[in-house]
Amino acid sequence: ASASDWQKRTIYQVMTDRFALPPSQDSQGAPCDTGAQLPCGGTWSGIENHLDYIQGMGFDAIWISPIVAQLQVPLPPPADGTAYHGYWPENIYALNDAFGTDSDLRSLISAVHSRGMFIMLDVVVNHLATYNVTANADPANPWSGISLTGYSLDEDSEYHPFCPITNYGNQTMVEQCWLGSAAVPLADVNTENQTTVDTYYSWIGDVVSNYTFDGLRIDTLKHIRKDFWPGFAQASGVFTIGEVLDSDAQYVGGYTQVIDAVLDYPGWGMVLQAFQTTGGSMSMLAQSIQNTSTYFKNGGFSVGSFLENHDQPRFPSFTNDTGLIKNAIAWVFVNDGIPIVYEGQEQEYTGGAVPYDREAIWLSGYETNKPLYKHITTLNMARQAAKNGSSSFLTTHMEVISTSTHSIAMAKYPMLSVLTNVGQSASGQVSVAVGSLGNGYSANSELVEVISCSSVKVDGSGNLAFTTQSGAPAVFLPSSMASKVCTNL
Ligand code: ABC
Ligand code: CA
Repeated sequence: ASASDWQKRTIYQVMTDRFALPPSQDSQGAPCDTGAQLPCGGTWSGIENHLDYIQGMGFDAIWISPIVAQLQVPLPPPADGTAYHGYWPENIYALNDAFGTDSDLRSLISAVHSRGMFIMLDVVVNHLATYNVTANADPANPWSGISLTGYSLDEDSEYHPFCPITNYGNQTMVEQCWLGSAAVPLADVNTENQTTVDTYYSWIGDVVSNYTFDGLRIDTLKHIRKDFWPGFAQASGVFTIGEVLDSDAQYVGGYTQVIDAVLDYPGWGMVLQAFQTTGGSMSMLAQSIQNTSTYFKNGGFSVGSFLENHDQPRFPSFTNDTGLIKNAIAWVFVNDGIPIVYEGQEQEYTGGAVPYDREAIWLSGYETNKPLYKHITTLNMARQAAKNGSSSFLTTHMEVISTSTHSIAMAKYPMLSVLTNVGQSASGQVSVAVGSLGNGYSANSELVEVISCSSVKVDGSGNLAFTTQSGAPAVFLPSSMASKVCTNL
């Protein structure tokens, strides 16, 4: 599937080890101690068994953890833990048998496709993970304690010479030195060597076509030279979105010149600043929109928007104010980017930094009656309704209408949204002038605020006034388009 196919979708991020146990064990459950950094037992068959839970929230795409064979470390594990997350590849030609069999994976993919959903694969090119048995003896020389037997690249020359990344401001070092630790050095693949480059290009073409994946999430994008990526993306033949973990919009946006899209890390940082407290800066959101339009290939159309992922503390670990939480989640759905929700957000999980942000979803009982499960469902439905109601939704860039100390109003016809950080204990009249936005929002037009499902009317001069309830976000659609979201109207 192409970038424009993905632009129409919303993505639920599954961390395979933590989403669902295989059907045979599902009813017994299993404990999952995030701090232990051990596998908790999630599998591809488990995901397949719980697709209703994901689709029931309105998602039409999932992103799964990397699928390839992983480094095994002795127990008890080193401080970095084990490869339960899937980011420690050892052999790219074999599957991770902790997640199931080849036929389990194919069965999941066909089940996803038969629901009309897409599946995105997470891929790691930058490194293969190694384990240094003599780490404590000689941390400066990782090769001394490493055996490459069984690795898909098994010669030292296929890796960059060892050097740790010590300065993220030095791009050559970022690209050619090593991530990881002394115990688990992430051996940096020599992507300067054309034979190795060809190996990865043909591997990705084969994986995508063999399993019929619809898109790729590319790990550690900034750790490989930019001009490696267009050939890789082309060889894959599908949509590519990369991870560039950096807050600098210009730096991150530069990568949209070499693949379709990037995860919106710069925007994420600003969303945190806006909604972490009731004293947050709403102007950060306007700044983020401005940065994206300046530095990204197609502005906000070349990003994936997220509030949480498996590498960052969960948003409710910063605040338990439900008003702030609901607004921060809403941001992801009302802007131009492809919305991405990390498993567990719908359950209001509160885990902090890695590894505590990787709680097992089965411990929630897949409860669908939770406030945030419903909130996310509404936002997905609102996006669907906007998309179905007007073709301009997918081609119109979001514009800021107004900002104030505690609110921002944004339009992306036919969706109009007002986000606020007043917080759950506030209420009050917030006025938004919408007069100049054209047809759908003209004076006297009827709108529905789809989160509270209440009707509001634009006044004779094109102004809109409404009252926030418990600091909730407001998302308006023309009333003619809102009937599927708000069935009571
Ligand atoms: C494990 C343990 C951790 C332990 C660590 C040493 O070992 O779980 O508790 O602290 C995988 C696993 C991790 C594991 C790592 C290392 O491997 O998931 O659990 O940590 O073994 C991707 C993935 C991530 C994955 C890998 C490795 C890469 O999403 O899940 O990790 O395949 C860098 C990379 C980034 C990478 C991230 C983990 O490390 O660039 O691709 N993520 C600065 C740098 C960033 C750097 C970041 C690390 O520090 O610029 O490049 O990310 O914390 C902002 C600045 C940023 C700055 C941040 C901290 O602040 O703008 O530049 O980031 O304001
Ligand atoms: Ca590298």
